Amino acid sequence: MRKSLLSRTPTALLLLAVALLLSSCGWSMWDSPMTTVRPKSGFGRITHEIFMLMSWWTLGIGIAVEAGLLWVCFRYRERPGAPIPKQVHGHTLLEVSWTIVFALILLIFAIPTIAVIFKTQEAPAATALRVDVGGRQWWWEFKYPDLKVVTANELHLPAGQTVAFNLHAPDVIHSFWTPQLGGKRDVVPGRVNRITLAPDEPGEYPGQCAEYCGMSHANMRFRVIVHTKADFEKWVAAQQGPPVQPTDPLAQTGQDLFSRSACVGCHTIAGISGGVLGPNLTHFGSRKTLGANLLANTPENLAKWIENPGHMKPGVLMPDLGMRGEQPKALAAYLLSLK
Ligand code: HEC
Ligand SMILES: [Cu+2]
Repeated sequence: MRKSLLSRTPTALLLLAVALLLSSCGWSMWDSPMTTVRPKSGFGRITHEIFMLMSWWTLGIGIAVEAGLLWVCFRYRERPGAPIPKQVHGHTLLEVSWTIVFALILLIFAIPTIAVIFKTQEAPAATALRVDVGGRQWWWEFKYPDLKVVTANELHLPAGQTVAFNLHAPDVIHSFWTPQLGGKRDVVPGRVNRITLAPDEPGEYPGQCAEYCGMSHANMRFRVIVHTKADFEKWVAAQQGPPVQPTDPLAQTGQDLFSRSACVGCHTIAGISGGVLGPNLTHFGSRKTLGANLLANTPENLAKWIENPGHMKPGVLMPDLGMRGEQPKALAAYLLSLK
């Protein structure tokens, strides 16, 4: 026996409700800072525009196909006594034409897409600010070769300035991605990938490694802090200066401990050590976060990190160096004094 249309209504309503519920999840993308739908750079805008264009076009095609399908279902539904509709299997003209029409549609889609691909691969102007990005398990190094500044996990940029990033990876493949600024480009060992973009306006934009790279991949975050031109220059001047000498006795004990410990083998602090396996700590006290944006850079978090970094960040490549009792506190006081 055939089911009446009425008995199927509850299922249809349920499906509609689920669809509405799921689509409403999409609104959160407007509030989330990890969003690509509110682009804050020219790069982000053109990729977003092509995304929207494709979405509208495919929506139109989807509606047309669904409408045709529904019409066929309704028009040729089984009815008592109705004959089988005319069969078109093997109709050469029909098959050739629908192949050509859809190939043409794809070709039309390809035109703006390829234009955007070329635009996002453009070579930067000579006046661009150069930044070398090192994607490392599981943190980011940012070097400004022309400004002689090295920092980690917090990328400072001036608004309105074109920035040319050179992406390197000394270990495994990572992917450099700041959703609001656009991009997402792989960082691959043995080659230099590039990305060029200009942030529009001051603000903070979170970034994240977007290519699975091992245990703490999810904890490999960074922040892009976009300043006005004047504020950026101030930041650069502060970073170029030597680290401040600590005056507080606890911080002085920390400095002494740092210089005598294995820390110097992995970390650079200008004038004290030259290790390169871990982040440069010359102006570590000016950073707001610790461990690739994992934790707020407070004395408590920092002391806990130094005591047992693996406890805070799974798989971390900084070992437990046996710092206990007052030692982590002294080191934390020293590192935080390095503004
Ligand atoms: C074997 C190399 C190695 C040694 C030795 C080492 N570290 Fe590290 N350190 C690292 C690495 C690698 C990271 C990055 C960890 C991450 O975020 O995944 C790191 C991160 C840090 C950070 C956080 C930096 C940031 O910007 O988030 C601090 C602070 C730090 N180390 C302090 C120390 C101190 C103090 C010592 C000595 C007691 C020390 N480290 C010894 C490799 C080392
Ligand atoms: Cu990763």
